[in-house]
Parts: sequence; structure tokens; C-alpha cells
Amino acid sequence: MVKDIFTADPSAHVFEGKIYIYPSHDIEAGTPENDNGDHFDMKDYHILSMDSVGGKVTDHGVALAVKDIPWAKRQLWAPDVAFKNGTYYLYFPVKDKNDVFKIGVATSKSPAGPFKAEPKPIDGSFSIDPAVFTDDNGDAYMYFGGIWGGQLQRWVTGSYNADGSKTDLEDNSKPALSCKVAKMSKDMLQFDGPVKDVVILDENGKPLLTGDHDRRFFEGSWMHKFNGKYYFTYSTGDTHLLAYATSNSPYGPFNYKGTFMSPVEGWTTHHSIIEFKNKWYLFYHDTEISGKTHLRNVKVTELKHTTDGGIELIKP
Ligand code: FUB
Repeated sequence: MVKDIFTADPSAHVFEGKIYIYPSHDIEAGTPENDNGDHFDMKDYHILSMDSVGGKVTDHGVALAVKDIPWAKRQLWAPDVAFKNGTYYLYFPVKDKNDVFKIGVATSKSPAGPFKAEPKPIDGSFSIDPAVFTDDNGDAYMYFGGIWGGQLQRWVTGSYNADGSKTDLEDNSKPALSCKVAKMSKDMLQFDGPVKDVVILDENGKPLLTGDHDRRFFEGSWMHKFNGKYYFTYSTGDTHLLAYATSNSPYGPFNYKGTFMSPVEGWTTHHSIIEFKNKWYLFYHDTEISGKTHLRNVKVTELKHTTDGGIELIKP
């Protein structure tokens, strides 16, 4: 558990033989709590690293701050990082000057930063929670999106509707809003091709429905590959579960398989999954230290794949 600063949304990666964690940096900003998540008013990122699970954690200081992102206004939410050809790419969601979440990218030659932001958000990006997965052949994909405070429901027509729904499609019988996926360009700075839906199918091959709050996608996606299969994992938000669905393609469609973590203390959890020294680990957060929704702490625990392609349920 990280105790010296409040951290959340841990995107973990193995770089240069160490575990690097790219979390949100929670602070008490004094912004009143509401359903948009305005109280998650984070101003910068700190990158953490450790040589081993359970070992000493190094805080590398401020890696990127809202004030240094030319197009950003407020709320630096859950980031992720990818590496290609000697450069590290930090992907971050932040509200622009019009209070609309977009996704930006910043670069560094070191996994610990500091990172320098590009002058504009990624063209065609919107909403929150970027997770960038690099496949064995080097192709990279960004999974992104989140409903409610993450604004995904305001993009149903393809452009932003500030007066749109505050929650979801507001019709429980319609297919649920999907997480999005886009292939990254060769330079990792833009989308290469259209943004597509990450469709999750139920046991009858039908898309999960809006009213299916125990299983439908809410936010906080992650992708890992195990035994040649793509595992799309995500948070169900208001039902506080981590769920998984599998496919033979990074674009899906994905078949819903189940829950792999039961609710933690606090409203959200947001996770990542990595393999390190032949074991798999789940990084996540709860609110054990503060007891407050917006002041979270990052944790790690072992994750186990089962022989039939499932993931063992973790009870935090
Ligand atoms: O940290 C702010 C938001 O809370 C993240 O973007 C979501 O995934 C949730 O963890």
C-alpha cells in the first residue's frame, strides 16, 4: 500500500526490469462532491517504481502538471503509459477549457519522467481512462471511456452534447454504452483509423444491456493477453465490481466471463494487470487510509488465471 501521498488508478508496467506505476495523484482540493466527480480535482502526476512486489517504493516527484498542458483546465484523471523506440508515451485524460474531457499525450526518454505534453489533445479522443495495450507484433491500441463523470454518454451522436444524459442511455433495454478502442498511429501520438466500440456479449451472444449494472462496462478498462487470448477487464462502477470478458481479437467482440474482484472500501476501484517474474499481479485502489472517496491509496495483490481460461475471484 502506498501511504505517503494519496494515489489511485494505478497503471502498472514493467520497464527496465522494474515495476513502474502511473497513478492519479489524489489531493484535498476543497472542490465540493457531486455526481460529475468534480471532487476528483487532481493537479499533477507522480510516478512510482519498485524493484519487487512488496519492496521499497520510490516516488519520482511531479511528472506532469495541469498547468504545463496548454489546452487543459482541470481534473487530471487516470493515466497510462506505453513505450516504443526509446520513448515513453504518457496518455492522460483532462478537461479542456470548455470542461470537456479529452485525452492527451506527453513524452519522455525516461519511464520516471518528467513528461512534456503535446500542444493539443489526440484528434478524435474524448472521455477518460486511456489504457494502451501493445500486442506481440508491436501494434498498439488505446481503450478508453467512462460513463457518468467520464462523459461517455454525452458522445452518442459522435459530437459532445453538454445537455446530454448525466448517466447512460437512460433506457435499460438498450445495449449498454461501450468502451472505445482505436489503433494507435506508428508515432503513438494519434489514432490510426476509426474509434470502434468494445462490445461485450452475454451467454446468448447478445450485447450486455444498459440495465445490467452488475456486468456492463462503466470505466477503468485494461487489456492483457494470456495464452493467446485477449482479456478485456473493467470496472462496473456503481456496482463496484471488476469484471472480465475475452476474445480472439483486440477489437472484440468480447464474451463476458465473470467478476474477478468483489467491492473494495470506497466508491471506485480502478485496476491494471501485469506479469512480473512469472507471476501475475493486480494493481488497484481503495480508501483504507482516508475513508474518503476522493483520497485513495494504491495496492497490489497476486492474480491467478485458472486452467480453464478464467480468473480467480479476488476478495480484497
Ligand atoms: O480518478 C478519477 C476517476 O475515478 C478515474 O478516471 C476513474 O477510473 C475512477 O477511478
